[in-house]
Amino acid sequence: MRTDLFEAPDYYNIDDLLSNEHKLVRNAARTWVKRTVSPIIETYAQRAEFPKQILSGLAEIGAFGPYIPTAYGGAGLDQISYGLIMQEIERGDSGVRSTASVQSSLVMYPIYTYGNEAQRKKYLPKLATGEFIGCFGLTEPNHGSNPSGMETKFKDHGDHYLLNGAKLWISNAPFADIAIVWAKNEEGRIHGLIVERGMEGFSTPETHNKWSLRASATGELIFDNVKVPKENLLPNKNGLGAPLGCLDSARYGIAWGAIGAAMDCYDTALRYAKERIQFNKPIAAKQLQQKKLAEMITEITKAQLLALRLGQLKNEGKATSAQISMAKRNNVAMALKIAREARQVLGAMGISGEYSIMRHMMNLESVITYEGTHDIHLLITGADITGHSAF
Ligand code: TGC
Ligand code: FAD
Repeated sequence: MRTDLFEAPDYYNIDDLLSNEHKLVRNAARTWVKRTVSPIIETYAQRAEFPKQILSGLAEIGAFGPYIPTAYGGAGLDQISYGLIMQEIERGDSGVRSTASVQSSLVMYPIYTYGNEAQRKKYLPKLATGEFIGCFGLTEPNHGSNPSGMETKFKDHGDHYLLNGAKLWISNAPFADIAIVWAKNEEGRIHGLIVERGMEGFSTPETHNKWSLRASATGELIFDNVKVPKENLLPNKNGLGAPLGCLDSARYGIAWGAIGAAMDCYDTALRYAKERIQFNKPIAAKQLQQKKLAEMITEITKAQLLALRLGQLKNEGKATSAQISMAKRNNVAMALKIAREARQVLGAMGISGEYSIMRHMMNLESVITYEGTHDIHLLITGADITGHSAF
């Protein structure tokens, strides 16, 4: 069992810009991760298993629906608190943050925003406590970056819809109780449907052999003539903008989450560099190692400021999708680069499960791909500033 010695870097006194509530929420999540996630996560990642026993703890720290109103079981917090919770969870492991992101932004958010009152009352309180776990099915075998081409479809069969198709690479799928599934109707319009485990013809085989996000369960969603009750269609928004609206919320959380992974790698490398003696001196006294560490803290600080400003804009309802893309792209790439550099600071020890760095590094290879790839987010910025779509 690994001892978690993490000390959070705050080079620009960003804590001074946070409210007391932000700090309380952040510290509760930080303490929980230290006590509950850090001691076990390496073992679960090595076993390629999601630690289900942490679900109730995630709910208790407000990670399931941080910004969903308390009337529906959410924590009723602002967007900066949501970001800080994601940062702390991903400091522990990106896969655990994935579970929280999917539950909050890809399952609770669409039910709250696009659902009717009956759907909100039926699902949100149970999702907030972790009694129900959800997943989000957008990606298909033939349609990843371009979900508008999706082939999953449903037909009106009088008293129900008949759903057919398949989704791939779906986080939480193997154990999810419900799935928010995006599918086309007979006119080719995209709608969201709530599909429940146990519906005949619905199966969720697990995807094995991952070298990344090993502590997160990933799977397929297969729909073979699944009868979905009509009341399970999300009525208040349709078209590709509906799933993309959910992604905005999740991508925002990832922009914060990636900072957590980067902080953990930096903190580990700094401590190791101060302790590891080579050529009669700590390697921290060597210029090449200082360059690595100094660049890491510079990039973390820039990412913190980017995320905080984006959080302020989100709180004011002013953040654009393109601004969110920029932050997701920058902060994840920053974290991955730091993980790679930090691993080198530890030499051979960097590849060992005794330290968290290699796990973060491998996890971030998924984070840089999911929720829109690094390239797609660049093209979103490109389209936004030039007015020309280059997809
Ligand atoms: P395009 O013509 O640009 O847009 C279609 C409609 O959608 C609107 N829209 C958005 N609405 C809300 N938020 C956004 N971010 C939006 N972006 C676009 C747009 O205004 C338009 O509306 P309307 O009313 O005019 O129809 O669509 P396109 O087909 O050209 O595609 C654009 C593109 C490439 C940016 C988009 O498809 C995209 O983002 N692709 C990446 C796919 C992706 O991110 N998949 C993620 C799957 S979920 C996942 O990975 C979960 S990982 C688990 C975890 O989170 O931990
Ligand atoms: P592709 O779209 O095939 O892209 C391949 C490459 O081509 C990429 O480098 C991409 O940037 C590039 N490319 C694509 N289009 C262009 C273009 N126009 N111009 C230039 N380059 C381009 N999806 C869900 O729906 N729900 C989930 O819960 C979920 N969880 C995931 C969990 C994990 C661990 C992983 C790895 C993925 C998950 N995904 C999920 C899927 C993820 O969103 C997709 O993998 C991602 O959107 C990219 O799609 P793709 O893998 O099909 O790559």
